[in-house]
Amino acid sequence: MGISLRDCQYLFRDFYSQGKELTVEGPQLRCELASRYAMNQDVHGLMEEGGDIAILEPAGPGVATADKGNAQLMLEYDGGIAADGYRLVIGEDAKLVIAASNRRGLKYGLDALTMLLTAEEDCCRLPVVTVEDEPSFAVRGIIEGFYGVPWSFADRMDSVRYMSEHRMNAFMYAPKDDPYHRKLWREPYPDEVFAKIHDLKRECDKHLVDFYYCISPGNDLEFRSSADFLKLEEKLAAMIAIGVRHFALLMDDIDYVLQGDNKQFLERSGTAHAYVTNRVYDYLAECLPHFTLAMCPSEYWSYWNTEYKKDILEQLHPAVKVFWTGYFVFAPEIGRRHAEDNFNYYGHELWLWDNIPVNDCDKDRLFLDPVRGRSSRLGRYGHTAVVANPMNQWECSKITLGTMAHYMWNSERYMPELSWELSVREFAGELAEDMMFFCRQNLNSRLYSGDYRDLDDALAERDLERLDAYFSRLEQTAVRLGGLDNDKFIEEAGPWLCRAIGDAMLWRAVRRQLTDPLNPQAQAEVYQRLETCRSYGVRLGIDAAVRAAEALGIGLPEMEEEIKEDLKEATKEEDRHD
Ligand code: 14T
Repeated sequence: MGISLRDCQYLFRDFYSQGKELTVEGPQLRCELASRYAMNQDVHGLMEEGGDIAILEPAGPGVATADKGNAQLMLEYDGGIAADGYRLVIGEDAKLVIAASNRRGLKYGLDALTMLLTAEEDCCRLPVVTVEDEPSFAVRGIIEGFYGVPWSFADRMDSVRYMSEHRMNAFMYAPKDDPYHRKLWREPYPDEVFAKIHDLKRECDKHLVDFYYCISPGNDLEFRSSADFLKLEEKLAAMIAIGVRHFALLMDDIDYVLQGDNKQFLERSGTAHAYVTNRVYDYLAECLPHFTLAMCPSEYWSYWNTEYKKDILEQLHPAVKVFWTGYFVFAPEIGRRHAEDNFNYYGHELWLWDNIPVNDCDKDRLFLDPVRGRSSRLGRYGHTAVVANPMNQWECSKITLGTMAHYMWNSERYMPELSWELSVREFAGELAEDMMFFCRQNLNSRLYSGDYRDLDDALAERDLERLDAYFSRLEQTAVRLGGLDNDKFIEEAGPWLCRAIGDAMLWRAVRRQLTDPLNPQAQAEVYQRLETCRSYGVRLGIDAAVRAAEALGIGLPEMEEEIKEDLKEATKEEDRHD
């Protein structure tokens, strides 16, 4: 592909070279595996086949490959390299070395090689370089942890592929509205659903992504009931049977005040949550030599100390990781103070459940901006994982997730604007400029991470020409994005693209009414355009047309009863799906 030096220095932690270039003959980099003493000769599945790089394996022990390559590749084990990290050395003599301490590190090293390679018709070019790279957080990924319509299995499969391409390593399955995850946690999965979970697990294995099964029994668990614990264990046993080794117990968003016998038995909810988690820990330890267990406490968003946190600190098994979201669920900022304090209060490794770009509380919105406002050093303040809770719209979540992936890999060097640009470019290719403009109209209102100053200025100055230009750009952008070669995006973002066009039409009607204020026809048209906008049931963050009309003194009517009813029905319908 070939990538600019700036991007190399951003995407790879250490990238040192003298600016020299290596050229080898042939349209493909054909690597002979150089040493049979090297770790991990099993390179199958580490790279997509048929790309610009081929790995020629020796025919057998001591037997060189018949097919002569144009480069040599040595894969080495180096226990001094952090998990998932790698060292890639590209020598002038076409000798390549990738060292790592695990398979994922080897894969990321090969991915780096692929990114650095420029394959032309008759030659391949590579920078002569040493890359030394490792992640800021050991666990990086997505937690499908939102309310509302869960992702489809096709979305999940695609997300696993996406994660592996972006150096994320964890998919945490926790959709609030999967009944078997929360409400009916005691029930086993129906066979056909379980088969799909199994497929997903296999896809995770294939892409070296760890699959986490999360379960939320906290609403009605009877802490003294061995029948309930048996049900919980059966649920986990089914997952263990298909190879799942990573688990989480989620106690968020429940009424966690103990009642009745639970209160008699355990007194306080912190004690109760430590108790159930420890029992699950012991169960997993009986079944498995290696596993991971995390828990989400009910107090996952506060930064002050409590009796609940003290109970977790003192009673929870030390190997269990504890989730939190930063202050107030949707945290505009997660800084050293809150991170360090909470780490001390909980006294366990912290896992950041970052509620970005989740929109389950804002169903009429898309959030398309980069992650901002996280300390670059959360890793030093007790955090070993960062996982993002995305939107119900998987495809649209990729914009923010691309930036999250950069933060997760190298939080110390993270730059939101640059990551945003890279993520948008990857998503939209030639339409990147349009996509970026669209993203800028859809900022994450939960995080107050941006504003719409251009519009505000134009409105303050009553600069109608500038407003005309804005709305025609908005309209053209939406039309062009409607032609993006990405059906999934069109399907998900369709209502917002329509709304953008609707906004432009509303603006034109407002404009006519401004020039001819007494014309009843003009006013009727404003109303009609407004109703059309509202009928989509969604809005852009900037809400430009409505704001413009209001700022320019055009009174807009309340929503018509009929449309209100329709929207209510549509929401109910959606909840039924939930
Ligand atoms: F467990 C948590 F870390 C967490 O964030 N839990 C939920 C999560 O499932 C949801 O997607 C997310 C965003 O809405 O926030 C939590 O749920 C809430 C939290 C609220 F403060 C839902 C509504 C709230 F008002």
